[in-house]
Parts: sequence; C-alpha cells; structure tokens
Amino acid sequence: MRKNLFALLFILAFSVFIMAGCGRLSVSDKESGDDEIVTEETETSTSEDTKTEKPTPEASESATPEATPTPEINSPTPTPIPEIRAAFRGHRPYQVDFTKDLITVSHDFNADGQMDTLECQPVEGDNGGFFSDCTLRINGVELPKSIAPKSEAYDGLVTLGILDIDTSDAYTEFFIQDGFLLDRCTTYIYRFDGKAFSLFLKYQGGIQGFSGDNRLYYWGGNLVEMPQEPFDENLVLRYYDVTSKAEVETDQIVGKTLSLKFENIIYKTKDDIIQGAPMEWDQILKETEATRVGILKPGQEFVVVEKGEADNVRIKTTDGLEGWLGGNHMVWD
Ligand SMILES: [Ca+2]
Repeated sequence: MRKNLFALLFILAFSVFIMAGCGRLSVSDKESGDDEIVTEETETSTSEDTKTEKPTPEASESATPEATPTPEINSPTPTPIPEIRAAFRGHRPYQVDFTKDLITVSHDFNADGQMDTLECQPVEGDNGGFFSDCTLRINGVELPKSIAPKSEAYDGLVTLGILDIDTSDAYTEFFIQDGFLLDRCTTYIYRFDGKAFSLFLKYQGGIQGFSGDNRLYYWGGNLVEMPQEPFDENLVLRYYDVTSKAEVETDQIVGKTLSLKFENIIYKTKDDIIQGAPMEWDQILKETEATRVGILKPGQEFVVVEKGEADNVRIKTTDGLEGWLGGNHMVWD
C-alpha cells in the first residue's frame, strides 16, 4: 500500500515536471508568471483616463544587472546605421517593430566613439502571441528586470525605438513602447552609459519625434499625424519639455506656408470641426456639406493665420479660401 502511494506521488510529481517544462523557453516561463497583468480593465480604459494622466518622469533608477538565461537567438536583422541617421535628420525616432526575431542594432549609445551592439529579444506572454516582456542587452550587459518594461497594455510591447533627446549630451536614448495605440500607450525611455542602464523617463503617450534640444513630440500634439506620413516638426502645436518636465503650447505653426499630403476639410468656423470616432472620407464629406468652405487638396499650399485652443488652426489658401483645419485626432473611446 505504502509502495503504491510512493509510486503515485512520483508519477504526479513527474507529470507536473513534464507539464511545467514543456514547449516554452525557460525565460518565458520565469517571466510570464509575475508579469502577466493583462486584464479586461486595461483593455477597456477610456481615452479620457489617458488624457488626464500627466507624463510621469521618473528619476533615474539604480540598475543592478541580474543573471538570466540567454534566450534562443533567431535571425538577427542587418545593422541599420544609415536608417538611424536618416530618421534622426528628420527628428524622428528610428523604430523597429517587435517580432519573434531578435532585434539587433549597432549604435554608439554613450558617445565614446565605440559602436555598441543592442540586442532585444521579445518574449511572448500568454495573451495570443503578444509580447509581455523582453530581454535586452547592450554589449552583453542586460537591462535589469527592476527597470525593464512590464507590459500593462492589452497588446503588449510593440516597438523598440532610438532617439536623441539632447544632441549636446553624451547619450542617445532608446525606448520601448507598451501598447499599440499612440494616445494611450506607455513609452519607457532608457540610457546606457557604457556600464549600466537607467530609466530616463516613463512617458504616457507615443513618441513621434524629438527636437534634439529636450523637446519630445508626441502623438496628438501636432496638427496632423498620419501613419503613412513621416513626422513633420512644422505641424507641432504642443510638446513635452524634458528639462521642465511639462507640456508646452507653441504657436510656431503660425505664419508658416505649409501643405499636407492628403485631402482635408476647410471648415467655416472652428466650432464646425467634427470630433468623435473616426469616419470614412465619404461620410465626412456628407457631414460637412453645410459647414465647409472647401476642400484642401493634397499638396495645396496654405498659410497658417491663427492657432486655436485645440488641435485646429485658421488658414488661408494661396487661392483665397479661408477657414479652419482640424479634427485630425478623432479616436475611438
Ligand atoms: Ca544625446
């Protein structure tokens, strides 16, 4: 009887061991337990919640490297140095979307004249293939788990980016974006000094660009942001000032001659600008029949005459139409 009990216990223990070790990297197993905080609550949080949240800069936190098993290396991507330079010239971050592949980027992160190698291996969580975690190293030094991003977004960690917040200092920062939606994601911005990492800023929002002198341009802070359009510094209406840790309004757009690459409604008044959930172009045309002065054509030049208090500006086109542009940030609630 006792022998049978021992045999049963042994079989049970062995079964648990097999199930626990089956089919997953040890890294995923180790990380997914504590870090899986993907909930319905996160998914259904409203944009209002996000809008009222101020960016929360966090003082550089101390970083103690932890020993973690090396994840499996898949196919490294080519070193994108020219692409980084091109992005920086346009004051845009260089970005790599997370896939199952190891991300490798060569860049001098601490201005010591030596090229550094950043390796980032996304780690899938239990939420339908989204990435809940990642293992990130520069020159073999690992980003400590104490400051690594812990995904709170339903759709997980989505992007790695490189940017240079202040071109006069010795750092090029990199960030990891948690959540796909740019109006409600969290961006973790880090520095590497050659030996250790620090969390430079935890930003509530999606980074679109940077000035190089401590201004961060974010989604929703510009007259328009389109996924297919590169970031245009001329369209900035608000930015986050890293030095003063505050959002700043700017009227730098006023007086400029600009053009947009897609059609836009020119409204009679700023109160006519439609808000709310995104609409098809045909529906917008129908809704604005009585409230528009005309339609701004792609590439048609206009001068910005006045900046409104929201995401709108009064314009005058070169062929004499006057009215308001705006309503480019309609989002789902
Ligand atoms: Ca720098």
